Amino acid sequence: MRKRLAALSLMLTLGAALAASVAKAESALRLCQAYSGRPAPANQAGGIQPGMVAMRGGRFLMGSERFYPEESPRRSVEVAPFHIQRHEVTNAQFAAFANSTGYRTVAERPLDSKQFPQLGEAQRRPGSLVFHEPTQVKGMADISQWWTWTPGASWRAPGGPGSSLRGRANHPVVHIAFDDAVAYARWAGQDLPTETEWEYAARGGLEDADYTWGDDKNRRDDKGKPMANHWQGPFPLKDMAEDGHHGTAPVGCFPANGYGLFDMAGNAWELTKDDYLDPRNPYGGMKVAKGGSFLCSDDFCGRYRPAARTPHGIDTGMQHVGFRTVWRAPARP
Ligand SMILES: [Ca+2]
Ligand SMILES: [Ca+2]
Repeated sequence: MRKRLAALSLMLTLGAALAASVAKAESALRLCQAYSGRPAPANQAGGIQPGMVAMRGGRFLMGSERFYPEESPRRSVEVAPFHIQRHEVTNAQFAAFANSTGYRTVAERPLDSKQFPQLGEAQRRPGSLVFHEPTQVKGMADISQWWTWTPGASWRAPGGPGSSLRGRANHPVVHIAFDDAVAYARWAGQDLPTETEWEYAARGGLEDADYTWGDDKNRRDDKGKPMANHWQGPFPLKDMAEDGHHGTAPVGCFPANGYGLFDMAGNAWELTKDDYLDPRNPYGGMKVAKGGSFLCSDDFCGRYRPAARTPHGIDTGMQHVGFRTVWRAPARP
C-alpha cells in the first residue's frame, strides 16, 4: 500500500511538473503567435510599466575572455535596479509611437544635401540596408556582397519596396537608428539600456555563462529546436532555418531566460545608449548593439551571447537592428 501511495505521489508530482511545463510552453506560444505586439496595461511580470520586468541589480561578471577580443576583460561590475522590456520593441509598439507623433525615422528621411553635396538627389533618397542571400561570395571582408543600400527600405518596409508589416505586428521593429530608438523611448517615458544593464538582464542570473541559457551552445528546447533565432548553415549563402524562422520571428517564440526575458539572444540586435569606443575609429559615431540577430551564424558571427557586442553607426538603420527599453525609478528626494 505504502509503495502504491509513493508511486501515486510520484506520478502526481511528475504530472504536475509536466502540466506546469506544458502551461509554460503554451503561454510562450501564445505570446509568440497570437500576441498583438502591444503589452497589456497590467504588467503580469510584476514590473511597474506595461511589459516590463523588474531587475534587482547588483554585482555581476560582465564580458568574456573566451570569444572575441572586444568582449574582454571580464570584470566585476555593479548595476543599480531597473526595469526592462520583456521583449524587443515590436512593430505594433513603434507604430503606436509613429502614428501618435508623426515621427519619421532616419531611414525615412532623405540625406541632407549640405552634408552630402557630392550626391545627386536620386542618391540621397531615403533608405536603409537590406540583407539578401548571395549565390556566391568572394571572401568575407566585403559585406556589400550581402547588404544592399535599398531606397524605400524602412521599418514600414523591412525588405524594401513591396514589403510591408502585414502579419508582422508582433515582430521586432527593425531599420532603427539610434535617434529613432531614443525618440521612442522618450515618448514612452523610458530610456535605452546601458550596455551594463542590457548584459546583466541578458545573463538571466547565470554567472559567467557563455549563452543566455548556460554554457552548452548546442542545447535545444523541448521540441529539439535551437534556443534562439539565429542562422543555421553557411553564412551568408544558406540559412537552413532549423529554428523555424528565416528573418525575424515574432517576439517570444524562443524560451525566456532566467529573468523571463525573451530574445536576449538573436532575433534583432538591440541598440544600447553606450558609445562603442574603438581606437581604430577616432571619429566615433558608433553605439554598442547587443545580443546578435537572425543573421548570426556560428561560422561567421557567433554573437548571440550576452558578452558579445558590435558597433552600429548612429546614422543608419539595418534590417537586423532594433532595440528594447528600460525604465529607472526616479531617485528619492
Ligand atoms: Ca532563424
Ligand atoms: Ca534580440
